[in-house]
Parts: sequence; structure tokens; C-alpha cells
Amino acid sequence: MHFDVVSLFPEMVSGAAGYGVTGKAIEKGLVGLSVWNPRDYAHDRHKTVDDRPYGGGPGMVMKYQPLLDAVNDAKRSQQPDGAKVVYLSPQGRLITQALLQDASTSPRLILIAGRYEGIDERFIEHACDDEWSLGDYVISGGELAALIVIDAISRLIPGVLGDEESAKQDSHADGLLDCPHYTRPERSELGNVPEVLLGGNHAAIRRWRMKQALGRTWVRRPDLLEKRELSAEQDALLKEFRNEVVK
Ligand code: 4FV
Repeated sequence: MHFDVVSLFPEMVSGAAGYGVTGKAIEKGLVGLSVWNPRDYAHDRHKTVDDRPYGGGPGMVMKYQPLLDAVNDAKRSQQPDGAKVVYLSPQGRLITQALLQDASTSPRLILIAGRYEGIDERFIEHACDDEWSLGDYVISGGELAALIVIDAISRLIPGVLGDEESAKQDSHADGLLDCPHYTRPERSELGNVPEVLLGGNHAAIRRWRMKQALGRTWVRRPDLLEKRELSAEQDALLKEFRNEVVK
């Protein structure tokens, strides 16, 4: 998987992506990252990348020409072709694990990180295949959104996570919240680790973890349960959890 990010702050992107799991993935060549600064494609003396909004109003809007030239250069820069161009903005489709799971099958993503009030709509219409949103709130730039997409998709690339299992067990990977996690010390003034996790009975541990994941999802995100079919075993585990809660 290769990521290209078009951003006025390329160092912010390449810097942050160089840490942790994504950093190792890039080192190992499992993930590629190129950054493109639209300012390098602004040909006037002041290297102008933004201008006042038509129709008036606060703030500035990013001009389409530097963005377009940056994207075209990115596309020319390397194979595989067939890159999907995605603009990160509050107007986009909500980013979910399912959306990222689907996107992780593309060979290449070109992510557009906007700044200011936004970018000229003609660039979105002409050059973008999709628009994605982190959520219904506003941040100052698309870079953090691009980094979140790169991190979340990189985890789905075989070989990136030490244990393939991890990605599968990630929260939301199966549409449920994650179960609680514990590590040493076994006993503490903050409480003790649940006995079932100490017994080595893997079937019982698996059931306990599923029950906790179902219960937490029911308590904290019932909307997720509405979207999800439960197996007979999961139904029974959730009933058990609910009975224990109401008691
Ligand atoms: C955003 C979001 C977001 C809007 C104007 C950057 C800002 C500024 N991006 N999901 N929510 N973007 O708030 O992706 O240009």
C-alpha cells in the first residue's frame, strides 16, 4: 500500500508517520509514503496557494491549481496506478473500520489535506474520487485525518502488526467494542485481575472476553449492536451479561 499526502505541512505528516507501527511498516517497505506540498506548484512570486472566498465571508480558500498540479505529479511519480484520490473533510463519508478495511485493498491512496476554510469545490469535483470525514467536528487541517487513515489502514496490511491476530481483535474490527485488558500486577489496591483470565482455560477466557465486548457495546454503543447480527452464543452471552447488570 502506498500513501501520497498533499499537504502544506509535509514534514508534519512524514514526521508523525515515522513513529511506532506506521514507522516500522514504512521502514520494512510494507507501506510507502510520499508527501507533496501544493506550495511547490504555486508559480507566482509569493507562491500563493489560497485566496479570498467568492461571495465574501471569513477566512481563505485553497486554490485548485497548485492542488491539481501536486496530485498530477504524485500520479506520475510512480506505479501502481489506479490511485484513489480522497479529500479529508467534515463533508465526507464518516470514516469507519469497515470503510478503511475496504480502502486497504487499494494499491494506492492519494490523501488531500486541506487548510483554511477549505478548498475550491472544482478541485473536489474534478480530481477527487471520494471525501472522508473523521467525525462531526472541525479541526484546523486535514493532516491529522490523513495520519489517522494511514495508521488505521497500515494496521490492516499483512506483516505490519506483529501478530495478525491483533488486527482481527481490534475494537470495531468485528463491529463490537473491545473487552477489558489486564496485565501485571495480578492483585493491587486498584483491584484484582478477573480470576477467569488467570486460569488458563482458553475457552472460558474467550467466552469472558466476548461477553465483556458484547456487554460494553450494549451499554456504551447500542447503535453498533443494531447494525450487527449476533450468533446464538453471542445472544446467550449478552443475555447473561444483561441479567448480571440488572440484578
Ligand atoms: C476534517 C474532519 C476537518 C475543515 C477545514 C480542515 C478541516 C480545514 N477533516 N474530517 N472533520 N477538516 O475538520 O476530516 O481545512
